Formats: sequence, C-alpha cells, structure tokens
Amino acid sequence: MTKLPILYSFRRCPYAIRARLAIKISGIQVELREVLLADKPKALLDCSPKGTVPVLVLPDGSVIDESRDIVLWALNQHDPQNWLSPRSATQEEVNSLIDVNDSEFKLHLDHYKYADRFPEESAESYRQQAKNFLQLLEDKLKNNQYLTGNTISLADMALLPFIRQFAYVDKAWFDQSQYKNLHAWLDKLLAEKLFSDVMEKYARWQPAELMQ
Ligand SMILES: N[C@@H](CCC(=O)N[C@@H](CS)C(=O)NCC(=O)O)C(=O)O
Repeated sequence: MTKLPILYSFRRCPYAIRARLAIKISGIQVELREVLLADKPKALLDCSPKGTVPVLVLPDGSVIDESRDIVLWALNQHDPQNWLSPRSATQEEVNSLIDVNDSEFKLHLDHYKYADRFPEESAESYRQQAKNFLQLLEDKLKNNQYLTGNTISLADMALLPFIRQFAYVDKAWFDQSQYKNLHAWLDKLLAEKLFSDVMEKYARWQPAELMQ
C-alpha cells in the first residue's frame, strides 16, 4: 500500500483549516490525524517539537510544520482554481495580507476571543483594535467579490478561518456591524462545499499501541 502524507490537525484551529482547504482543493490524499492540543501525541512532537498544528509528514520523512508552507506544498502540485496566481494581485500583495493577518490581526483576535484571560482591557476594546484590518478587507471587497479580485485566491482562503473565528466571537455584533461586504464574503465562502468538507469531524487519533 502506498504511504500517504500524514497531516496532524485540530479541527477548529484556523491554521489547520487553512492547510486543509489547500490540501482539499489540490486533490492530494492525506491521512488526517486529529489531535488534542492539550494532549499532543508523541509522534507529532517527535516530528515537530514546537508543538503547533498543522504538521505535514511526507512519506520520505520530511516535515512541513508551518501552515503557509503546507499550503504552498499542496498548491504547487495542483492548483485547479489558480489560488496562487490571481489575475489582479501580485504574490507580494497576497503575502502581505497573510502576514498582517497572522501577526497583528491574530493577536487582536486572541485578545478579543479570550478577553477574560486579558483583563487589562475589555472585549470591546480588543475588538476595536482589529478595526483597521477589518476595514482594509471591507474596502477590498467594495468593488470585488473576493479579496484580490473577482476570483478566489489564496488571500481569501488563508484569511477565511480567522475572519470566521472573529465573527463568531459575537455573531450578533458582527451581523449588524459596518462590515457588510466582509459579512457577505464570509457567508459566501462558508457556504461552499469545500468548507464543509474540511470541517468534517474526526475522532481523536491514537497510535496503534494505545488502541488495544
Ligand atoms: N505559525 C503556525 C501557527 C500554528 C498554531 O499556532 N497553531 C495553534 C493552534 S490554532 C497551535 O498548535 N498551538 C499550540 C498549542 O495550543 O499548544 C502555522 O502557521 O502553522
């Protein structure tokens, strides 16, 4: 039997969702191993001691343990919707959006989502700190269906899981917010079969010796 690449994943992790979206659209088969972040399997930590997901282990033993690298690994083999080559944006523009998402915006998102762990400021104040990024996305969507034009690109799929998480911290607030185009973009992408496919539930993976 051919060995498949192994993807260590956690269903709700936005970085893991990003990786699963790219792998799914590329059509590459992987063995998905759902892990608990609070109790990571030794096999995962042996491959990638930094202990984050997603982690992809290739049949030759090489390890890719950053979501963006996993995305590129998949799309460079098969990119049927041209996520890597949007017509109206450069790779630099896409990368810089993902950079800001993964640094500043992710920080604001964590503060907002887990505001009780950061009592220095209120949840509303943390939410407010994300407004520049949300407004930037909103502006991009004023004249285009997607973040970099009228076709889906990696920018959309790399950011989608994070914007989803942000929206669901207080969905009633997001629903009535000024980010109408972003709201419509989120609804449209979440309704795609691709998204529901990658959110399929998996039982926690356990190594064979623990299964007996
Ligand atoms: N830069 C990494 C970040 C991945 C990351 O931080 N994943 C979180 C889950 S969403 C994680 O594994 N955290 C470790 C932990 O919670 O123990 C990537 O893009 O893959």
